[in-house]
Amino acid sequence: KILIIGACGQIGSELTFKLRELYGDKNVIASDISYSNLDVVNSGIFEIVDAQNYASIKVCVEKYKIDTVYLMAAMLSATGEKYPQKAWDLNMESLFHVLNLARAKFIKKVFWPSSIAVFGPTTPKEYTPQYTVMEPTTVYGITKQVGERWCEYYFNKYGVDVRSLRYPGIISWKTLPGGGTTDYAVEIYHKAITNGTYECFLKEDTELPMMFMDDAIKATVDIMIADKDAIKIRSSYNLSATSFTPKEVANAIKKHIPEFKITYAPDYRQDIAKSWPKNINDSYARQDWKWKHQFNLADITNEMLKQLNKKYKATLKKSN
Ligand code: VAH
Repeated sequence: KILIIGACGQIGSELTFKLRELYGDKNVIASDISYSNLDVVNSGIFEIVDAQNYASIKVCVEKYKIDTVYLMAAMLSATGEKYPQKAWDLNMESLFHVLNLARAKFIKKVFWPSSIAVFGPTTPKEYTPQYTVMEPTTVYGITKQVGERWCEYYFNKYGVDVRSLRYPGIISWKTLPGGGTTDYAVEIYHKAITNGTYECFLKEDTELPMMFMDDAIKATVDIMIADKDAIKIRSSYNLSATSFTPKEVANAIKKHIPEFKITYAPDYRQDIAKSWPKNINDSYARQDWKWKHQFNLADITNEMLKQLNKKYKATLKKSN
């Protein structure tokens, strides 16, 4: 049985739908700190679990005889800079609780997301290698770097089967992202349809590694079903699909919506984005467990505009 912690979030929600499709509704328990995503809450078994409370997680694990946990709860980079202590506490306490449940043999397998945020201004920005200098300048990035060290330690010391991916910015249409620096790449599609204009909080030439949600979910499922000894990296794998700048995604949108206008008003998130790589070398993931991405910027733009148009038309109909 599978437990998803943070199932109401941007990745957690789509992971819930996909895992239910793959393993059956009865075998996938969704959980979060509140009922903040009714699609998830009403789509199968849902429990309130406080990721910062060991007993809260353990009760759920024992109630449903969970053997695999996907820990998707975290405070992301932009919000983490507003509440550094809370970001540290949430991101680290939740990881320790899940790793300790695995160490105590209450669960067998763990997925824990890292991020390109583990890299910092001194990391090579082009085709960033798996092994390189990592001096993250955000609290979120620090929690991900330290979390990777603990995942590898629990694997080596206690044999905990924890697997991890350094997600790039993730673009999706089902659930809005929460508090990330890459969120502009989701907002821009919504605004292109609803406003026809978007004021971007990053500079036009800020290139960042990005990935469509379907690719991110595929990578997550793939690494978790891979044979144990195919996973040679127990800190976290670099993972990549594409990378682009705000200007490039605006131009891709203009191919569908010629009158779309973008303006730029960089804020504190520009400093965060500037500290991250432009693009990532994920050759170890491609070699060890056959990772392959599918969606490039044109595909992402097609899919986002098609799905969001449908979504907005449906809500318009309901409100008439
Ligand atoms: C963030 N979406 O912006 C997350 C992610 C690589 C970025 O970690 O904080």
